[in-house]
Amino acid sequence: MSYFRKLEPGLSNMLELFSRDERWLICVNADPDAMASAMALKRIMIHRVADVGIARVNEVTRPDNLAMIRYLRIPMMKLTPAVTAQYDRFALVDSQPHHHPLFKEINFSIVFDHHPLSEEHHVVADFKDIRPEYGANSTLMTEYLYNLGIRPGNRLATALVYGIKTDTSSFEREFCDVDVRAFRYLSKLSSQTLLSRISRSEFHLSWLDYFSRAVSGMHKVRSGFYCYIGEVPNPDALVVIADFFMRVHEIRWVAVAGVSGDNLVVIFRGDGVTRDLGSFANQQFGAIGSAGGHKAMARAEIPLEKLAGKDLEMWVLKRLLSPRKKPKVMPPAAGGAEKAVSGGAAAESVPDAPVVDSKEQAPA
Ligand SMILES: [Mn+2]
Repeated sequence: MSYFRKLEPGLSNMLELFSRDERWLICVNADPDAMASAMALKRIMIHRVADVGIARVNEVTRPDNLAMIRYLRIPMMKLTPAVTAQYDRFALVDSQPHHHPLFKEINFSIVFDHHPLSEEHHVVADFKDIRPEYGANSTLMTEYLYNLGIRPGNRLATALVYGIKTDTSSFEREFCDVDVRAFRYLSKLSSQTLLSRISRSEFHLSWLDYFSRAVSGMHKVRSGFYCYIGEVPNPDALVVIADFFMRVHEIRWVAVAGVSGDNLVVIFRGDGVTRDLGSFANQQFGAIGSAGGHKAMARAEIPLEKLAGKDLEMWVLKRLLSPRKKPKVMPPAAGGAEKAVSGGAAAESVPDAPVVDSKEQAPA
């Protein structure tokens, strides 16, 4: 039995698309899994086509992503009409055309992805392989490399390992057997030194000032903690600080607030046990902005125009301390507000609002 599934006849259909006369562009919404997948597809194409480039639709700001680009030497361009015009054919990895307005304008010949399929947006491509059950697109690309007899080099293997690690949160999120197999196979080929250099690159120098504000401005809020950071260039900084506090043994949940662009953003992180932060965020902030998430991670975003003249730090603190709406089925005195809600019907609900950090924001 082979280590990975056999990909014929699909693989031959894909190889038939390649010709030495055509220039290919691989498009990504850059995160570790997408960048690793692009590197893998580039490796597959490199001797089969005239030229192959990688272009991203987003700005890369997370330190670990920047470290990955630097240490694994991933050449990427920004996707613009001028860049698109230089290429004949297009491939998309770790995404589907309807996921980004810039992708929608491109006619993709190849699509590899592991995000859920949408009923209304049918993916049209000469060749596509979309496997929502896979924890990482890097796993899928590893199967293709293996079937083609391509043994990934040190940097490519490291990228794919980091892609799998990130998208599965080191196997704390959903994954399948083949993710584990790919991870084990790649681990032997990857560099532990490069991997830890990348995953240990967690903070920007400018963020250290936010840490000092966070630590000196901590408020105790019932079973958790709250701090207000002020203006930040990107909500990522708030996520990083919230994640940092969750590494402190005594902290069961934390809310970190700050202003990013035209919004007040509140990031919630918790142990997933003490309280359901998704429903908590939704109950305290849902009426005025978008708010919700999962038990252990949630987010609220409130347009600043709705908060004109308010002291934002105190406003958030008051919302966090204000009594919670009790589910109608619960008797009014059933063991306090917090207990009533965490045992209530709302506990499992995850609202549709784009409130949970997307995969590319997830820490390694
Ligand atoms: Mn992915």
